[in-house]
Amino acid sequence: MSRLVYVLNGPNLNLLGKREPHIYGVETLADVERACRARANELRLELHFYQSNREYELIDWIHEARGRAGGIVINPAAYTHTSVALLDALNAFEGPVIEVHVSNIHKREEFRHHSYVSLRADGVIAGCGAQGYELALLRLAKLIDQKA
Ligand code: CA2
Repeated sequence: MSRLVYVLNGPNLNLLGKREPHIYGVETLADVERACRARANELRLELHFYQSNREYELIDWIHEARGRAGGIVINPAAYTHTSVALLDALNAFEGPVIEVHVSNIHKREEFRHHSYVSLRADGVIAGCGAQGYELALLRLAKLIDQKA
């Protein structure tokens, strides 16, 4: 099984660490990427790390991952709660998918409690801050190793 993992980040996550630190912490997306790359090295994973504010770009990366990547880590941000299109794209991906949220969406407004992406995700990590991404990589590495 491929050890290539796509880490996909949805809208406004480019602002991570720059605004609302009481909700999202102080680590920037660049910090998250650095931590993911260090962890991926240890786990012998290759990373494609992307962020977009455009739904279609996230969908195109999921399509690109088909037949190529061993797994996907995705923080769909606000599209979590709205996007059937992202769910459909993930349903067409054959490998494991781990959904990550920096904040605990279940402790927040009611509209954040529902996730379309969770209907497809093999695992969901919420409320663990930026560390959630590393936890997701750990889980994907285990799933990839089990299938090897
Ligand atoms: O907790 C998460 O990771 C979220 O996916 C973040 C999304 C939010 O819509 C989800 O409900 C939960 C928001 C990402 C925007 O991030 C910002 C960071 C700093 C300042 C403003 C937005």
